Amino acid sequence: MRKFAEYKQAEINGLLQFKSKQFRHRQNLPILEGNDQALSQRVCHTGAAQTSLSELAFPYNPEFLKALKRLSPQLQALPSSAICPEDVKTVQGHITFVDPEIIIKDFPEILLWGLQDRVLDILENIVGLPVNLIELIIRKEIPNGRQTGTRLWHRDGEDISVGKILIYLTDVDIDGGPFEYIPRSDFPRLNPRRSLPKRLTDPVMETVVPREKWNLCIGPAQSAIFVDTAKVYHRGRIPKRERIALIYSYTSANPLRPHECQEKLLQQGLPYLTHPLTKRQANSLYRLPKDASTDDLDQTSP
Ligand SMILES: O=C(O)CCC(=O)C(=O)O
Repeated sequence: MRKFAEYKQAEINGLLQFKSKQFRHRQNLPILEGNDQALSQRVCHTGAAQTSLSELAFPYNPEFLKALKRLSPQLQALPSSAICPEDVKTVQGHITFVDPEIIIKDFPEILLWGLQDRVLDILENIVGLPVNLIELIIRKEIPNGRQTGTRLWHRDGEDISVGKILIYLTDVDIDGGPFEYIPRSDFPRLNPRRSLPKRLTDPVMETVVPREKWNLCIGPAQSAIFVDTAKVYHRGRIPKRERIALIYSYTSANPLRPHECQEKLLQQGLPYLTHPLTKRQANSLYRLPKDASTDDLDQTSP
């Protein structure tokens, strides 16, 4: 009981520190223009916003798209059968993924897309503090009918705010396992005596928020969803066919639960990074040794 009270107190202290840092940083937030500003405001108000790579028109998109094209044979080769062989590495029994070493070593453009200034500026406005990239994963959903892992409704807990960008690499319709979320304003204030489990099945979520308020993100390949996954309940709907998606996750530089960030797959890939980075990019990678690749190389950065 005492341990639980101490844990709760530490959480409250973490929240207060985060809020106070956010307040002090307000004046220093990067100024966004046009679409980028509208996108970040939408995420701050509703929790998520859907767009597309062509609408974003980031200057680094061409390099990124070329790298994805080169990666395509490996994406197709990722196992995804409903009966996944025992020796295939999966996350939570429903996802296979591209080895993080391969992404960082052979496709650094994919990492650099998530570290370009426009992306970092948008995410800094969403999180309210300078951000660190904690995860980069390219994953294929196994259409095995199970509602486990991220297919259950949840909020992420690595930090008070967790900014995510999901990019679909396949067309995603209702049967393709779309990302689904509940807008902040549609989630009711719960009776303080009612505590929800960490992960909720559909029938439980239906008792809290009616189905018509669940927001599906359907779209063609190259759709992009920006979301604060700590603020909104979300999940990937159980897919009837395979879905491939690329996900970037960002927290503040001192996240509430650092050990959860250390466990992310990206950490296994970072030792293979040889591509030069700008100071800002190096500082935006969670736990990258700060003395590596920190020369200011703005001319080579996206
Ligand atoms: O795969 C999805 O659509 C959901 C991903 C998710 O829930 C997460 O990354 O926390």
